[in-house]
Amino acid sequence: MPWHVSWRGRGRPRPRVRSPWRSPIRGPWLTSVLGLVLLFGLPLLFLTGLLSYAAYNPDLSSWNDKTPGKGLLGFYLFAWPTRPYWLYRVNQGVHVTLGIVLVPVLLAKLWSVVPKLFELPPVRSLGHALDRLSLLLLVGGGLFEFLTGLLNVQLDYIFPGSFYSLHFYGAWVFFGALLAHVTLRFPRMLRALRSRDFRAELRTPTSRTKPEPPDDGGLVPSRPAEPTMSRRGALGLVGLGSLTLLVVTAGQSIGGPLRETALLAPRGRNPGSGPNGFQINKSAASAQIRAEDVGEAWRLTVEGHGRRVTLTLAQLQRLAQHRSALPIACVEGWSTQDQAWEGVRLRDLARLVGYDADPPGVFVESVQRTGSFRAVALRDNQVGDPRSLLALRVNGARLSYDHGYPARIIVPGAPGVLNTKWVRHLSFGATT
Ligand SMILES: Nc1nc2c(c(=O)[nH]1)N[C@H]1C(S)=C(S)[C@@H](COP(=O)(O)O)O[C@H]1N2
Ligand SMILES: [Mo]
Repeated sequence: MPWHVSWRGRGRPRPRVRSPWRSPIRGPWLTSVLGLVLLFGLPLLFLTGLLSYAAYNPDLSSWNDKTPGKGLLGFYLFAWPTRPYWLYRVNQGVHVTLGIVLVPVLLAKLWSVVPKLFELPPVRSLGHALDRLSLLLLVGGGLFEFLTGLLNVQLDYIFPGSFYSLHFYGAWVFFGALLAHVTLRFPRMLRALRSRDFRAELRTPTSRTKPEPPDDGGLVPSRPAEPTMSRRGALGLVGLGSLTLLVVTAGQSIGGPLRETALLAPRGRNPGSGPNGFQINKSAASAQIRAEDVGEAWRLTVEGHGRRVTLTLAQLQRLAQHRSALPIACVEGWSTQDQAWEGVRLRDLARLVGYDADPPGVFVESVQRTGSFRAVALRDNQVGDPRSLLALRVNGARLSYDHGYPARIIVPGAPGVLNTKWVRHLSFGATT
């Protein structure tokens, strides 16, 4: 029963305050069309998010994630593969782009059910209470996930070290509530979708736009206002919003000439030219790298098997040099084209301390003194991959300071954050 004709309390019926929500296009059909888009989009967002989290090797070290194990929710964690080498790039491009593109749909969906959100009385029965609770978690969880995601993408890691945990736990709350919501509403959604012909709706102008028949969910207004927009117009507006966001975002992940259209991309569209002219996440200055730490006095220490080897840059350069064409792909969704890295294989460095076959994982430390990305643990499959390098050069030139001079990690298929810059220490077999 719509709330404006329900009665509160016992005894004399008392008409309730009239609903202020009067849009004639609000109703189960419009809500269901938007719901259907989210029904496809949100599970893909959830899945790519879970994969993205697994890609950090969070269970390897509290350096990779502050709350590594994740308990029950970590049931699915697995050893992130190194092939295909573009795996993280595609996964995260889809995750971030899809998340941004769904924003107009999410907002429109919220608008379409807004009378429900302010429904009175807030709770009518136990079943109703559970339904309301799932809605609260759904709306709250959804807003939380979209906001933390967008803030992280736009504002350069404003949640130092804890973004993953916030976004990860939030995702489970949101998805749990979504499952409950879909279970409860699916039949109603199908009925509503069948109640109107989609194509006929796309041919209906504002002048012929009529409210839907009264619904038991209370979305259709009892005193509809004159239409100012058709359902076609509303869906078109949402679609145009999503399309615009797609155009100004996707280029940061796809690259090439499309990078120029990525107006929303926080990581400068024009990262300069020359061999080191590709996106920089954190510059040497902002990571407070001191000149003396990466100058003549710089040494690489390699440890493992109870052995310790110290190398100068010149000594590193004399070890066998190998090439790998690999991108940098950040959790924020931006990525670079493949860059031609050159340096020493991680498994060759493991061999220096005696791991002749099947090298273990490695704990990597940077000269950087503060910040959560100054150290990271890599898994054995990443160390063992012949394309994984301690890179000294890129695109035929010495690494620039901003890209990690004198030496940085580059691993195929991995999130950018595992590619530690300004490396000074490698401990093989010391990842936990
Ligand atoms: N020491 C150190 N290494 C680091 C980081 C950092 O902050 N400090 N940022 C990481 C992140 S999040 C990314 S995406 C890549 C970016 O590499 P680039 O700046 O060369 O593109 O470096 C990684 N390596
Ligand atoms: Mo990153």
